[in-house]
Amino acid sequence: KPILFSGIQPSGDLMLGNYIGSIKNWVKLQDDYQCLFSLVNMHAITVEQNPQDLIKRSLDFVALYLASGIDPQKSTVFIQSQVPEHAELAWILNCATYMGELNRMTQFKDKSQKHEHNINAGLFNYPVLMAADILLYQTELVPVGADQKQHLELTRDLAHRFNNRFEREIFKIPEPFIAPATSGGRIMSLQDPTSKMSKSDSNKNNFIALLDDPKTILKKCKKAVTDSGEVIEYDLDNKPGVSNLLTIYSVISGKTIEQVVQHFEGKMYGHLKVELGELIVEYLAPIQQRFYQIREDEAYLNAVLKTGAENARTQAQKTLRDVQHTIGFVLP
Ligand code: AQP
Repeated sequence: KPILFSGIQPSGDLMLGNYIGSIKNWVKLQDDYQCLFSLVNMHAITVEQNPQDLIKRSLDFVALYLASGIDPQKSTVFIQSQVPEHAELAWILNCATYMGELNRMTQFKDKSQKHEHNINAGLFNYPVLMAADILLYQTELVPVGADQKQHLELTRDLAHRFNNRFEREIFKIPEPFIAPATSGGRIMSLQDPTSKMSKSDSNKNNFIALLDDPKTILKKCKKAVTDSGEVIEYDLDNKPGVSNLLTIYSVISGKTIEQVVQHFEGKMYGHLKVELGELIVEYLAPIQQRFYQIREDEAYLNAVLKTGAENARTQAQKTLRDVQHTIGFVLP
C-alpha cells in the first residue's frame, strides 16, 4: 500500500476545521494507505507553550484521533518528539533550503504578526521540519487543509532538489490531498468568515472545539456572523458567513451544498444557525463519549503510542541512514 502521512500540532483546542480539513479524511483513507498519523509537538513549541498544558493537550489530541475513528491496528499513531529522526532529517534539509524560500511562506508572515514578541528561528524553519516529517516515510499522500498547500510545495521542491542532486530517487515526491473549499478544505472563522478557523485563536467564539459541550456549540453557532440580506444561498464572495455555515452543514450531514440550500429554502439565517448547532452536537456526541473512555485508559493510550513510535522509528531510520550515507556522513 502507498504511504500516507499527516500531523496536527497540539496547540489550542482541536476544532471542527481541523477535523473536517484533515482527521475526517484520515479515517476514510485508512484502508487504502499505510497511514502514519503524528502528533507534531515539535512544531507546537514554535510558539510558547505551558509545559503541563502541552502534555495534557498532546494526550487529548491523540485520544481525539482515536475517538474520531483512527484505528491503531491499521494505522501508526505516534508523537513526533519520540522519533528523533524527524529532527535529524530536518537539520539536513535546513542546509538545503534557501532563506528566500522560507521568507515567502504566508504562515510564517501570519504567525510572526500574531507572536511578534517571539519570532524565533523555529517558527521560520517550521516548513522544513514539516518536510522532514513527510519525506522520512517515503510518503505519497498528505491529507491536509488548504492552508498547508504552500508548505507541501516546499516539501516537494526539497525532495526534487535532493533527487536531482544525487541523481536517484532518495525521496518519493508526495502529493497533497486537499479538499476543495466547498468540501471543507478551508473552514472559516465563525466571527470573521474572511479568515480561516484556527484552533489557537484567542477568541474561542471563532471556532467549535471538538470537546465543546452542547450548550457552548449551540451558542457559538447562534452567534456566528452572517451577512447582509436574508436569502440562504452559497455565495463565497458576497455571503462568506452563510457560505461557511452551509459548507460545515454539508460536510457534517453528508448532503451536497445544493441539497442543503434546498432544505433551507424560504427559511431565515436563524434557522440555519440553530439547525447547524443541533447537527454538530449530535455528530460530536459519540466522538466525545469515546474520547472520555479512551482518555481514562492511560495504559491503553500509552501502549498505542509506544507501538506507534517503534513502528515509525523503524521506517524513519531507513530513510535517514540512506540520506546520511548519500550526503557523506560516516555511519556508526
Ligand atoms: N480552517 C481550516 N479548515 C480546514 N482545515 C484546516 N486545518 C487547519 N485549519 C483549517 C488543517 O488542520 C490540520 C491541523 O494543522 P496544524 O495543527 O498543523 O496547524 P494549522 O494548519 O496552523 O491549524 P490551526 O488550526 O490554524 O492551528 P494553529 O491555530 O495552532 O496554528 C492541518 O491539516 C490543517 O491544514
